[in-house]
Amino acid sequence: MTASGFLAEIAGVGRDPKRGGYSRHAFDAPEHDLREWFVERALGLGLDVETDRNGNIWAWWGPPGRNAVVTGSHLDSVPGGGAFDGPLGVVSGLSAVEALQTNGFRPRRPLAVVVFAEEEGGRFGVPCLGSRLLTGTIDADKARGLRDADGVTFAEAAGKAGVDPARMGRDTERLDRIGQFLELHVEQGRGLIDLGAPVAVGSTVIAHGRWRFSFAGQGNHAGATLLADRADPMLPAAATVTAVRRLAAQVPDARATVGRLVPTPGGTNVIASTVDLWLDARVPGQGTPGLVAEISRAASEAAQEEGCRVEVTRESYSGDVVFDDALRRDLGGWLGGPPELPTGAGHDAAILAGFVPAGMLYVRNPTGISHSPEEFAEAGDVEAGAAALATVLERLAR
Ligand code: HGY
Ligand code: MN
Ligand code: MN
Ligand code: MN
Repeated sequence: MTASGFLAEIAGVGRDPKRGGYSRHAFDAPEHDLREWFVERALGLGLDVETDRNGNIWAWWGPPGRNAVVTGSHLDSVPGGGAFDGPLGVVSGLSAVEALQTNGFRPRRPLAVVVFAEEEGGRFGVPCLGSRLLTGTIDADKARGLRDADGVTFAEAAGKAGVDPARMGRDTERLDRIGQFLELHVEQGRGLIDLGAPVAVGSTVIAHGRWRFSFAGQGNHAGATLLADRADPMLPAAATVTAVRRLAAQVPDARATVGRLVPTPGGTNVIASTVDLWLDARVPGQGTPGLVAEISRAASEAAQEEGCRVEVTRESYSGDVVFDDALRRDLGGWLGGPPELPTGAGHDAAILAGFVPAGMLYVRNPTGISHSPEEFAEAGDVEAGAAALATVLERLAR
């Protein structure tokens, strides 16, 4: 089946009517979950499927083994996300395998399509949770204890999905199998449409991290409490949101976002007792911690002015990644010299790049918009991406 055909099969699964976009998470509710769909489709291609100790799903063409060629991505999404971010890499992997099988190709190296768990961190807050656990770049206890908005832990959710949380953690056996990892992904940001190219090779991923700012004040009555008597955490939270943009604008090429702000208890006629906001900060090179320190200073000053307290907690951080040189050169040569793209979006390939030769292919997104229902890739470009992936997998596994 073509990659577009697979995409059509999963279209709508996990779409959130309130937002119009997708809201799919690791170990999700059945109506959102694509894990079974993937297993069924992979088995249909004669692949051997296994779920690892961290909830990542591996579909092997031939027996699992060392020096494997591995491709894949994720099936979860951000809240209100698009149809391509994640799934495009997975369906292109399945479609590339099917095309190679149809052409009579037989890999001389083990070859796998993998689905990593909770890449967006949309439910449990830490991005690339499955690949961080695989590589041991997150403490297994910390991962097990991560909670979703309903207080359900990652361990509980994984356990319900049949993954034994007690076994989570670095999976050296599977990591050592990977000879090269290649992730195909929809382009996030506007680039290829201006370059007139359907496919690009990934070059770098900029450093990025997430910080939680917890403001505490005095919950109180909106009408009975004079302004002078308030310690309203909404004020320093609001001041911090504007400080994020003001301070990031002073740092070349910085991106900093507050996309989530949660007042508690959240009543219209109630002065909040606490307000939590999450900062997503990304600066190429070493600049992210410095920017976050500036923002934290502004948050503390604003909290003090309002008689509130603030606690800042780093929830995740990964430094700049440059993809494997030799692989980038090979990809470029095998695909006829497509453009190279840096990206501000994080990916499982960027986590793996610290452990195995890793690379990325991007497929043109004419809107340049991602993490939104407007994220898009033309069917012709989707097929060009899957064909490019098939070419590269064949070259690597021949
Ligand atoms: O947030 C990111 O950069 C990625 O889409 N997970
Ligand atoms: Mn969901
Ligand atoms: Mn994403
Ligand atoms: Mn993604």
